[in-house]
Amino acid sequence: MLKHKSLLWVWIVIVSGYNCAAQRTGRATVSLNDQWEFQKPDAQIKKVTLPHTWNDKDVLDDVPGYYRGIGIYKRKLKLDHSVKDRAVFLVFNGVAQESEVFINDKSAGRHIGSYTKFIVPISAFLNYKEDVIEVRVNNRFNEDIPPLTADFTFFGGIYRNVSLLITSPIHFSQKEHGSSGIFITTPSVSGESASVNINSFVENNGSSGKKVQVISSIFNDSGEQITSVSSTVTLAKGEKKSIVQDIKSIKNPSLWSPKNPYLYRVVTKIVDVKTSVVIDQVSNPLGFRWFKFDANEGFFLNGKSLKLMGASRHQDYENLGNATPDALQIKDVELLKTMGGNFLRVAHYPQDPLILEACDRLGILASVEIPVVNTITESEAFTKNCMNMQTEMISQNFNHPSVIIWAYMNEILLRPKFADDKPRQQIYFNHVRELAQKLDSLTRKLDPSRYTLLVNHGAWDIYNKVGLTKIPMIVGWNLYSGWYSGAPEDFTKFLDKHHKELPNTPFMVTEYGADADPRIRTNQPVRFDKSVEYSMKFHQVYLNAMLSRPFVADGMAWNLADFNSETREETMPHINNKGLLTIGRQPKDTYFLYQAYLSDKPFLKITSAQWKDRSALADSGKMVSTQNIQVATNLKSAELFLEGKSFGIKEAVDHLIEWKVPFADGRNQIKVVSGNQNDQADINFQLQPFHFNDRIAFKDINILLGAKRFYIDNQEHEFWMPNQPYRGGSWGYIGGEPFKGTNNRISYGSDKNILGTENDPVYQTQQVGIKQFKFDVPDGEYDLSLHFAELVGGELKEALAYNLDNNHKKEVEEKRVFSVSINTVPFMQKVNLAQEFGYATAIKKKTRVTVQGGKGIVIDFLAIEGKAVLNAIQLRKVY
Ligand code: GCB
Repeated sequence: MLKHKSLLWVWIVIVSGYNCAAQRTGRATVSLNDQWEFQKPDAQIKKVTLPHTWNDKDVLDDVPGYYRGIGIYKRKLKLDHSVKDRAVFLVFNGVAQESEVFINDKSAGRHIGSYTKFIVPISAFLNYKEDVIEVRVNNRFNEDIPPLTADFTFFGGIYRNVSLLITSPIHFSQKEHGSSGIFITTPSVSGESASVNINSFVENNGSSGKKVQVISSIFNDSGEQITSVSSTVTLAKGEKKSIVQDIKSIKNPSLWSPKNPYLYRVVTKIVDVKTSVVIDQVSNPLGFRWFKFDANEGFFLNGKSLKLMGASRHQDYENLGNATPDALQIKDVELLKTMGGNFLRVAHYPQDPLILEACDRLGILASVEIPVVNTITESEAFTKNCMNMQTEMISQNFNHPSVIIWAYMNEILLRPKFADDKPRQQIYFNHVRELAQKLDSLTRKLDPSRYTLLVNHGAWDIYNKVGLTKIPMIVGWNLYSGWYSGAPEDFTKFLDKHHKELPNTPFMVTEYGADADPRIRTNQPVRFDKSVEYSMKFHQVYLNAMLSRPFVADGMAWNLADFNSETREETMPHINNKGLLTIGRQPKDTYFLYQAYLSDKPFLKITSAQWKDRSALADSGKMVSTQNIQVATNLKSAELFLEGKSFGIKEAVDHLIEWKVPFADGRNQIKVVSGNQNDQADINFQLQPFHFNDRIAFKDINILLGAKRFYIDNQEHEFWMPNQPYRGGSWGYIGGEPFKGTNNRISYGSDKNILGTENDPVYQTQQVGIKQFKFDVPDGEYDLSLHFAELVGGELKEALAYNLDNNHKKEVEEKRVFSVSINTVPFMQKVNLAQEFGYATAIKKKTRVTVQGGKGIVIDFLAIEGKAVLNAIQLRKVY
């Protein structure tokens, strides 16, 4: 075998003060993330390090919308003279969304689309003294670029890594849609043998022709070369060639699977025939696996049935927008693996290259899609951009063994255009179908070895009528029965309907989920309350339904983690709370439920330990309060202990066990044991007196009106509890009923973003028509706070299909004027909340009350026009 002089000649590239040692003749890449200057129009220049977005902060405020426009990045580049005869490229992993790259004020390249890589050749523009890179980026709305609308934020900026690539003039082509220039397939794979096909694009940008060898070698995971193939080719000056190499038989290949993600490495070199010098070299991953989807029996990997279970993922992170550092990206795939997941739906757009690398390495199968979401523009430019994105996505991710599916549309008929003009709508539908057909055909042509997928929302009739269920190889359904409509149990009906009516079409459950705000807990979960408890019930029903039906190939929870969606309101404005993890990647109870269902290791976890700060009423006449403790497990049974005392062994039902235990004021230590597994937690409990004259000392209480939920304010460490009707000797409201909203809205309380507070849930429920609120507290000094927000009326917001109240009719405003007195002393006179403070705005009114003569506190609400309201109330004993 030839020995190549690959590491002999070392030279130095100076990149703005950084030295990068690289092979004289091979290729060098160096990160260019540092030392950028960034400027928005009319703003000051800032120094930034990539990844960077200009929207990380403005999505968090209560001002609607976020900056969508131009942002300019500049950086100097100092290259050593010795690279003058080399080919120099800038590699952008992701820039949102339109970009033009200038070198020394001359345009060197442009790119459209936020989610794919692009490579700009810059040699022709360099002066090798002090070159200036300028990237003009724009994230404006452009009707020709998908996504047009979606339930996620379109952050702008150079939000993924950038690097400098230096190669020989002869190199693997950088013109193959941002790919490595090498495309690897495995035409046949079995347990006994496998074949490999390697298609390498090589090009000669040098000043003369050259005879080269293209050598592809395959290494196993111990680094041993197992085979190699060589082709000799003459490249004329300016010529680009495709070299196809077949490796016919690799004996007893180690198969790639979630359990054993065995990776080989293909190293492809261009070698100078005369000198044996390595001119260029590229590595790619290789995994041997085969798979199929069956409409009756689901998915098979390497001949064995495998239920694909996992989640979708968005790429943004708490406070960082989409500029998520490498380590946190990789962590997401690790979290999915730890959960027991074996599938990642990379949604709704291609993500950082690190994600699929991690999937390859950890054994997570994946689908990837372009961001054609909700709606299309019927223009040639839109179609062209979609086709280009699909080509880039496939080319760039072609060699990942983890990828088994390419997708191209999500819920495209969610809110079809031209609803009031049926003939025009029919034309629109035809355009949607044509685009789907084009994307599907393109995908099958570019990559016949994988499946195509088109993802619909649960409106069965329209997708079938328009013909979209006939186009892809797999139909995906995003199903939210029990959330946006109906009951969780309706989900099973939908699964069975598909199986019966489209018996030959494999399908995937590409999404399902319910919002869970980890600050909201309840003992009476109902749809839309956003409680963790409701989402647990929801996911349990869905998991049972999918796991018990062999024809269901998969289940993809929406979403692995909470994510930014600027136009969303609800309890945590601007965030979609359907994650199994929070946006800062803290596990919610549902994440543990999945671990209990999916993990193959023994798993035992007190899920209710996540509700670690609680406040609740004592049981009547007792010094304790009965509380629910829930445990998720894949073991048969477990025993629960509270402060060392056993509360019995119980069997798990659908991976959950529940105990009722008496909590005392203060710390409550719980432990759960099963065999050699155990878990323990401390719950900090504030016991509220059942009657104020109980032995339990009263300190303070925070009460939500019109609510059945508990709310944990993590910032001020206040624990809110639901209201109760007035009971003598205790506290409560008299008169009125919980806020139900207008327009027959179906949400729990209000789903509006409440301005002026981070504690939106405190203000989103309300007792309407309240007459009195009483605290039968003993004599003393008290701080009393009343919380209000006008929940009806105000401006009609942008119609976001995903907000719970999405019928977007202007609300009939209520005239509401009322007075409040405390112990007969006037406190608020003829207040009109909307007029004085604005709609959906948090108002807190606090006062000191002296209670004497055993009269307690009586708050009277006197309606002058409309009905009086109260959203929340707090009382603290001072002395
Ligand atoms: C969907 C969409 C996804 C949304 C999700 C939701 O069906 O595909 O983009 O985020 O529903 O939470 O409503």
